[in-house]
Amino acid sequence: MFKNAIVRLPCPEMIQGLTSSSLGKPDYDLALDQHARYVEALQSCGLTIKIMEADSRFPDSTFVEDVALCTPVCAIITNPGAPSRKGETQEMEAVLSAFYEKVESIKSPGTLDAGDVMMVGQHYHIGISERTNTAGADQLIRILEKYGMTGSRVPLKDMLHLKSGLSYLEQNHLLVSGEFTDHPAFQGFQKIVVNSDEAYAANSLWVNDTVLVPGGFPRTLDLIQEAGYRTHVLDVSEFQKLDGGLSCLSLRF
Ligand code: CIR
Repeated sequence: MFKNAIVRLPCPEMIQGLTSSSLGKPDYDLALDQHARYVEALQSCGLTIKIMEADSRFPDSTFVEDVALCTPVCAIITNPGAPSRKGETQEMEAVLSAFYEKVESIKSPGTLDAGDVMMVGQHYHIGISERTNTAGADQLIRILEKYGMTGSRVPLKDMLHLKSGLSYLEQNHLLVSGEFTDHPAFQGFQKIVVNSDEAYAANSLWVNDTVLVPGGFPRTLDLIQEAGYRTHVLDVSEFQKLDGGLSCLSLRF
């Protein structure tokens, strides 16, 4: 169970954030409103939320998940793969030091976005993507092993981040889409397969037995409910325009 979450308010410059989508520019006021609903949802799942101020220097800084990995025993500050996002780590390190005695970091030439890291108990699956290279993944595996955990690499083909197409819902349930549907690394899981026309909903988020699901994906919502989960639907359209999803907007620990 998670106790805490860290989020960061979006800044007005988010409209210039990195994106590969053709959904148009985010509406900042709507994004602020969606972010506030997201924070309320995490609170209703029992989490205490640390809200970081917006930082105009970094358009993508609301996607805090990428800049740190929070394990039960240590936090790891990443070295984000996108040059425009590297500076986001500095303030996160200061914030996490208040929660963790042990704060490690990924160093160049290793790069890693923690959106590429999926925790399954003591094991961490690490996507090798445009943002995360093998040097970064190997550094992370060494850090995890130092603390009695393990990690393994998963090469990605099309996805931005591992968790863009995959979410672990605990109890051995894995929400999968696209290239991960038949991936050998995920054979042992009970899979909930997201249809290609709802692929964005593969980034849903388990928080203390509730699954947060993005609005507008009714088939995936049904599948998650049929698997026995309580769900909470949240509209995150303005973050989708920047390739971001529910998991990207917080660090949970
Ligand atoms: C980026 O391209 O870095 C942001 N626009 C979106 C990051 C989404 N984060 C995630 O999937 N973990």
